[in-house]
Amino acid sequence: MEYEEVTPKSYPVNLIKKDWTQRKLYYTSPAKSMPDAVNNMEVLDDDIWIVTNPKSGTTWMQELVWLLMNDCNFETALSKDLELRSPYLEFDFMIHRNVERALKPVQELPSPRIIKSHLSLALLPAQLWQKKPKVIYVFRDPKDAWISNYYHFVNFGFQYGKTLEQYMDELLEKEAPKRDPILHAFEFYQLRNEPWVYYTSYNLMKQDLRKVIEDLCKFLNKSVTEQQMERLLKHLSFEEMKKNPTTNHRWEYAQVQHPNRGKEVHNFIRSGKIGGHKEELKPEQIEKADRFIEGRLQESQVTLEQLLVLK
Ligand code: PPS
Repeated sequence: MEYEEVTPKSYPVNLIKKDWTQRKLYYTSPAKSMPDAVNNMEVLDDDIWIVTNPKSGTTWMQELVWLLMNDCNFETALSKDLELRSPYLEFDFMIHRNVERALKPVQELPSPRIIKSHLSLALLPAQLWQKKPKVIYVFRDPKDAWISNYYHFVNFGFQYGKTLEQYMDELLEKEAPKRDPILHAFEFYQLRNEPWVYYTSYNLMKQDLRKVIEDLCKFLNKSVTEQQMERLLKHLSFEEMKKNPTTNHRWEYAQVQHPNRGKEVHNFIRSGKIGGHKEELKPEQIEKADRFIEGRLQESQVTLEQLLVLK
């Protein structure tokens, strides 16, 4: 994928004090007027925004939040694709490159809207920084997220024919410096104590999902009975989500028209591990990835454990 640098019309100066003009931001090319359209977009007070780096547990969190916000309506959750219940803000534009229609799936959604985005804080709508609707952020070790992305893009056809090793080399050289997952997370990490922000990690969800559900209930002013909790824990387990057609992005997959789509198939909910990269990457590749990550962590003066909320 090609990326182009974009300059937002405004920055979240009221949230984080820094020289935002030095913050390099990128969109997949051609970005057209999409950054401005998003910057100008209307945000509703009762919106819930789920923001992540790609492949960090977004779907898992969306399914959980959708169920909490919809009285644990498992019947609908099991019959309607998650992408239609909780749309991905950038998806339509990624497929059609047409700004006119790009935001419609979100604009036409009934309230309260549960919106997924991978955009950096400064590329999100300006009204989000002013109105401060509920924002949920999930962080995952970028090495596991990158591997997950490789299989996802092989599936879509974009990376078909490329080895994981080739993908990682190209990613670390070209894409990761532009779509820096550490700075993406750090900007939300800095907001973690704001009452309108819930910051968590893939690790915390794996370690104790019940606790995350309880925390989210407080954050969203919702409650669940013990019976609903038991059902949520089962429904949201890796095994159940892996076999659930509505959480495996089949709707999204059908929209992608790449000629190599489906030549090699990997389930969307694939391996669901912490540290799965250790089984897939050679030690020298892990070192290379760690060097990139470490450099970025030092720039922000934060540790991976802090971003993963393990410290
Ligand atoms: S996307 O395309 O950015 O929205 O992808 P995202 O949903 O963020 O991340 C997909 C990865 O999350 C894993 N996942 C889970 N892990 C454990 N338990 C549950 N219930 C679960 N649901 C999704 C999914 O398997 C992808 O990770 P990998 O490493 O590829 O398995």
